[in-house]
Amino acid sequence: MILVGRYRSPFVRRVAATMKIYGLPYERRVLSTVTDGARIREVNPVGRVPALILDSGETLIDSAMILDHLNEIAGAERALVPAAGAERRAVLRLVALAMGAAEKGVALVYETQRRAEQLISREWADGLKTQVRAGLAALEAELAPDKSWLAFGRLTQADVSAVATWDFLGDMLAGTFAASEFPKLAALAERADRMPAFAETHPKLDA
Ligand SMILES: N[C@@H](CCC(=O)N[C@@H](CS)C(=O)NCC(=O)O)C(=O)O
Repeated sequence: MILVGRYRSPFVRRVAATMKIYGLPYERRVLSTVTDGARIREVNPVGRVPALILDSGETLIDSAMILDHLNEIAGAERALVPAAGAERRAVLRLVALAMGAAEKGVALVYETQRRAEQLISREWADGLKTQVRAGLAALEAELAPDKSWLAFGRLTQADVSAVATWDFLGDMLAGTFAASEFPKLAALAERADRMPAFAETHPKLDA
C-alpha cells in the first residue's frame, strides 16, 4: 500500500500510526499540499491528504474512510474502534473531538500562515483558537491522572487521533496551546511518542 501525504498532517499521521499498530507495511509518497497540489489531485480530486493506494490500485481518500478499511483488515479483535454499542459510540465521540480540534487547527494555520498580513482576520483566528481549545479541554477532562489512555484503559483510536492532533498543534502552531493548559493530554502524547508507531510517524520527521 502507498500512503500519500506528510506526517505533518494530523490526518495522515493518524492513518500512518494506525497502520504501524496493526503491523500493516506501507510505502510513502511524501507530497505537500502547498507545493504538490496537482500530484495530490491525481489521487484525490479534492486535493487533500491522506490518500491510501491499495495493492489492487484502488485509492481510498479521507482518513476516516481509510481507517474504516484498516479496521476491517485488522479484524474486530484488534481494531482500535470497538465494533458496536456504547463503547463504540464513546470512542467515536472522542475521535470526533480530536479531529474537530485538528480541523480547526488546520483552518487556523491557513488563516494565520497562508494569507497576506492585511487579509488575516484576527477575530476569525481567535474564534478558531477558542474552538481548538474547547476540543482539547474536552479531551483533557476525559483523562483522569491515573488513566493512561482516553477510554477503557486501553489504546484506542481516540488516543491515536488525540496524539496526532496534539503533536500537529505543537508542530505548526508552537506555543499557541501550552502543555501547562492541557497537562494530561501533553503527558499522553509524550508517553505515546515513545512507542514505535508514534515515534516513527512523528510530524518532525517530515518537517
Ligand atoms: N477530513 C479529511 C481532512 C483532510 C485534510 O484537510 N487534509 C489537509 C492536510 S492537513 C489537506 O489536504 N489540505 C489541503 C487542502 O484542503 O487544500 C481527512 O480526515 O482526511
